[in-house]
Amino acid sequence: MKTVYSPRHLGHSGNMELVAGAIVPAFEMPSRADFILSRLDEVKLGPVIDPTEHDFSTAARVHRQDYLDFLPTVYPRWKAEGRDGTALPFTWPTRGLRGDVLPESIDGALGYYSFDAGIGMVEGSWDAIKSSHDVALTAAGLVQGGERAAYALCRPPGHHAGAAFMGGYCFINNAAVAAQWFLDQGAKRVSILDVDYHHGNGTQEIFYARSDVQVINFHADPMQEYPYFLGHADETGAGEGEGFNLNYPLRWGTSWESWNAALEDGCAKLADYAPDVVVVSLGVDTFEKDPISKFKLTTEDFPKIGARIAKLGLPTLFVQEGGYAVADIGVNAVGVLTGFES
Ligand code: 6XA
Ligand code: ZN
Repeated sequence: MKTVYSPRHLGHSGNMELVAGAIVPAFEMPSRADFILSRLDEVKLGPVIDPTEHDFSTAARVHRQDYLDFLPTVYPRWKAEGRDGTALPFTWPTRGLRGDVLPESIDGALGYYSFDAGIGMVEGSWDAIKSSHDVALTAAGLVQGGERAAYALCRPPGHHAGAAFMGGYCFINNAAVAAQWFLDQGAKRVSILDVDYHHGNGTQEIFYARSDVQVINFHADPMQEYPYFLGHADETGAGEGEGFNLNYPLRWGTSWESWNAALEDGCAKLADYAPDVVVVSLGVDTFEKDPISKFKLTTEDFPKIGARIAKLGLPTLFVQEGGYAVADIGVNAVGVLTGFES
C-alpha cells in the first residue's frame, strides 16, 4: 500500500490547548506523524510519496467559502494584533447569542468559526493544513487510479471540522473532501467509516442531509466524552439523508468484544449500502494507553480492524485522524494497514 505524506505538517507545532483547567502543549503534536512514518518504513508497507498540490474547489463543496477564506488569515491577523504564540478563541455564540453575525475582531471571528479551544494555530499551521488536504486528495487519486487502498498520513486531522467550523485539532475535513472528490469523479455512493475514539461531528454535520455519503461512527458516548454535543444513536440523518448516518456510541471502558460487535453491525450496514469506495477515518486513540481516551483496545486488536475492512472488498482510502499514545501510534496505525493487506 502506498502512503502519501508531507513534511510540511512540521510547521504546525508548539501549539497550546486548554485541558483540565490548564493551558498545556497540545496532545496533537508533530512526533505523531514521525512515529507512524518510521513504523511504515520498519514494516516496509510500501512507497511513501509526496502530495501534489490541489486547489480548494472540492473543499468548497463541503466547506463554506467564507470559512475557507478565513483560515489562511488567522495567524496574520493574530500577529497584526501584536501577538505571538498560539492563536486561540475564548468566546463562542451559544444559545441566546447571535451566531449569525461575524465579528470584526480576530478573537470574535475565531469564536464564530470554531466550537472549542482545541484549534491552536501558529505561524506554520495554515501551510500544514493545506498540505494535509493535499495528502488526502493525492491518496484519493491513487485509489481512483486503481490501487486497492492508499494511506493518507494527514496531519492535522479533520473529522471534527464542519462546513464552517474548526474544533478538536481539525481545520479542513480531509476525509469529507476526499469523499466529495470520489463523487465528483463519478462514484455514486461513498461510505465513511470513522473508527476514531471521538465522534466525527464535523463529518456528520457535512453529510447529514445527503444520501450519497453514508457516515458510520464508532465512538465514545457523548454523554461522557468529547465532543459531548453530537454523536447520539438517534442522529440518523435528515431529509434526503435520513437513514444514512449511523452512530455507535460506546461507554468508557469499552474493549475489543463490544467495540468489534459495533464494527460488525456497521460493516453489515455498509455492505447493504454498497458504496463504490470506503473512506476510513483512522484514529487509533481507542488504544488502552491513549492519554486522553478511555477505551481498552490493544495493539493486537488494530490489525483485526484492518482485516475486517478488507473483507468488505471495496477500494479503500485510509485517512489519519487521532491517536496520542505517541510511542505506540506507529505500531497501532500501521497495524490497521498491515491487517488490511494480510
Ligand atoms: C479535546 C479532545 C480533542 C480530541 C481530538 C481527537 N481537547 N479527535 O482526537 O478525534
Ligand atoms: Zn480522536
